[in-house]
Amino acid sequence: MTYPILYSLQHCPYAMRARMALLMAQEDVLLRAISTKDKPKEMLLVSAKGTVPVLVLENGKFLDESLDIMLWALKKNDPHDLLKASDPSILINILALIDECDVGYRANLSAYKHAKRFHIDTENYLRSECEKYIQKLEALLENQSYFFGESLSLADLAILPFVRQFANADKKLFRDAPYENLSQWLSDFMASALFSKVMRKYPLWNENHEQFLFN
Ligand SMILES: N[C@@H](CCC(=O)N[C@@H](CS)C(=O)NCC(=O)O)C(=O)O
Repeated sequence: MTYPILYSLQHCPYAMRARMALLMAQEDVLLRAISTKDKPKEMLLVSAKGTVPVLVLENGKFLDESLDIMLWALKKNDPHDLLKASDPSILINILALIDECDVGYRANLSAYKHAKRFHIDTENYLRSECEKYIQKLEALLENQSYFFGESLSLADLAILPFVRQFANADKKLFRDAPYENLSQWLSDFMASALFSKVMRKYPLWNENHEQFLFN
């Protein structure tokens, strides 16, 4: 029995979302934990850009974008209907919400975190830029439990690690802000069995070439 190989990093938000989708798709993979300071040559030979996650398929093809990994897994098997198969227009909206995260919000988030860390005076401005997206997510949860209804979708999983980063950047501000719905959504996730499985720590592949069945 062979499995796809996933190069992964415990706290990387992109690797986290890929791992969540692989679990939800019940797609077993062999996980190789890496450190960005000492990337395995086996991974760089496959994908020279050197980012994680990378998923190497049994046929030698590879995926080195987290969203592609999520879509690949869920298109194969989607027992929780994260792609909302009954209505293709929902998937278009799901992908649009993820795109807003991946393009505008994420850039603001990393600039905000940088400004906060180095006490740069753009910190408040950048936080308010992030909050435009955060407020949009909060509004989506006003009358439903998840971004696209009463059950999980690809959007919840893809966006989660980046809401978590925002909340962690200033826990007190996040707690005190009027984000009751988003805050509940986040804490429910973080208390879930899925999340603890996703965040499990593995020994580094580079140390003894030990890989682990991730399922
Ligand atoms: N667009 C990529 C981004 C992946 C990414 O940037 N991952 C970071 C770790 S969180 C990385 O590998 N950075 C390369 C490095 O730190 O050398 C994806 O969605 O998979």
